[in-house]
This record gives sequence, structure tokens and C-alpha cells, in this order.
Amino acid sequence: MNDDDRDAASQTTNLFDATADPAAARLPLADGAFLLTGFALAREAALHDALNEVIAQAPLRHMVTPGGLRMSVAMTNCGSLGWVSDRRGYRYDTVDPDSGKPWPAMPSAFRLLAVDAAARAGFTDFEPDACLVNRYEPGARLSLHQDRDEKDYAQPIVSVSLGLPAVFLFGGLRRADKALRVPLAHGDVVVWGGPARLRFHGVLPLAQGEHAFAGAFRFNLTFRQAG
Ligand code: MD3
Ligand code: FE
Repeated sequence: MNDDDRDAASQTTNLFDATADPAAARLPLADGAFLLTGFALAREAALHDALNEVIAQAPLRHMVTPGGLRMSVAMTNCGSLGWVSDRRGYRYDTVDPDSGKPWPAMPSAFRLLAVDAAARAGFTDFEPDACLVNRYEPGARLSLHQDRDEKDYAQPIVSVSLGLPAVFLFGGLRRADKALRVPLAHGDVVVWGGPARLRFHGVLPLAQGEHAFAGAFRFNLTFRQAG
């Protein structure tokens, strides 16, 4: 990609931007969905520190579905709103139900990465108020679902993959639509917006492995403007 392409693509990325990784390509996955390969790599160390801070304040836990099943993915949140699942349903809440305290503030390294990635995909007024942290262990998966608990579907969702690789399932607007398999590696960022915002998606069971960033786990950070 040349510099003209880069400048046309974003108001915030230029030759002198010290944070965005210039090696990150922008691959259109579908109308409204862009894969930014390696976009988070240049910020690895700051993301690692921020992730550990969040987890220290709001430990990862296996939530239960409204049907009473334990989720294989362990979760926590940061930001003013956190996604919660329990017997009463799915919702965003200002407090961590395990501690009764507000979720940890969203670290600036998190927020900046999400805002920069959204801008790189053309979403220039993204103001994330929620970051869901998902931790996958080998065998953990996310079955096909839509993200429908947010207020404004015009705002995109930004997802950041860290640690072990995974295969992402990118379906259509109906559950039965055939799903595309998208391999996601450490440092990849995907922006899902526009007509892609309500497409079904999921993650195949994680394969065993070892990664310098996170040992035997995959982490996914999902940024949303929920409220
Ligand atoms: C495609 N997490 O937490 S977000 C989730 O890898 C979730 O943990 C995925 O799905 C994970 O809800 C990554 C990817 C995502 C989010 C919203 C979408 C993909 C999407 C909306 C429409 C299409
Ligand atoms: Fe989702």
C-alpha cells in the first residue's frame, strides 16, 4: 500500500504516526468489514500491561448463559459498561456483578487502538464505552451469534486478537447462511460495521499451543459503543 492510499483511508494515520504499524494491511472481508493484519503489533507491550491491570481489578470468570450453561470462554470487562450474561439474560451493566464495583476504566492504550482502527476502516466518530475481554483456552469456542445488545448499530465493533491463533466464523444475516472461515492471528484487528454489523459470527474451538504473549491462551478484546 502506498502513502496516498494510507492518507485517503484515514484522517489520523500519516507517515509520522508513531503508533500505527505501517506494515498493517487493510483487507476488505465484506461490505463494512475490514481485517487490519498486525495492526496491534506495534503496541504489544502497552496492551499486555493494560490487559494485566484490567484482569487484576476485575478477574476473568466463566459466566453462565440464560439457559444455565457455563460458557467455555472466560470473560471480564473494562470501560463504563460491561457485557454480562446470567440466568436473567444478556445485558450491559455499569458494575461487575462479582464485586459490586464499577468495571475498571478503559486503559488509554485500549481506547486509542480501538479508535485508530475504527478510523482506518472509515468510522471516524467511534467512542467506545465498553471493552469485553474474552479469554479462550484450548477447546473453548463461541457458537454462532449476533451482537444485538448495543444501542446504535450504526457504530462498528472493533475486535483485537492476541496470543494463540483462532479460526473465526463470519456468517450472513441469517443463522443458516454459509459462514466464511477467517484465520485470526496475534495482533490482527477486525472492524465490523455498516451492513456487516448484524451478521452472525463465532469462533471455532481453540487449538492447543503456546504463544509468547499469553502462554496457552487466546485473548480477544471487543470494543463497542454500547450505551
Ligand atoms: C461480525 N467475540 O464477544 S468479536 C463477542 O473472537 C465475539 O472473541 C469474538 O464475537 C472473539 O461477541 C470476536 C468479532 C465480531 C464482533 C461483532 C460482529 C464479529 C462480528 C458483528 C458482526 C459481524
Ligand atoms: Fe460477537
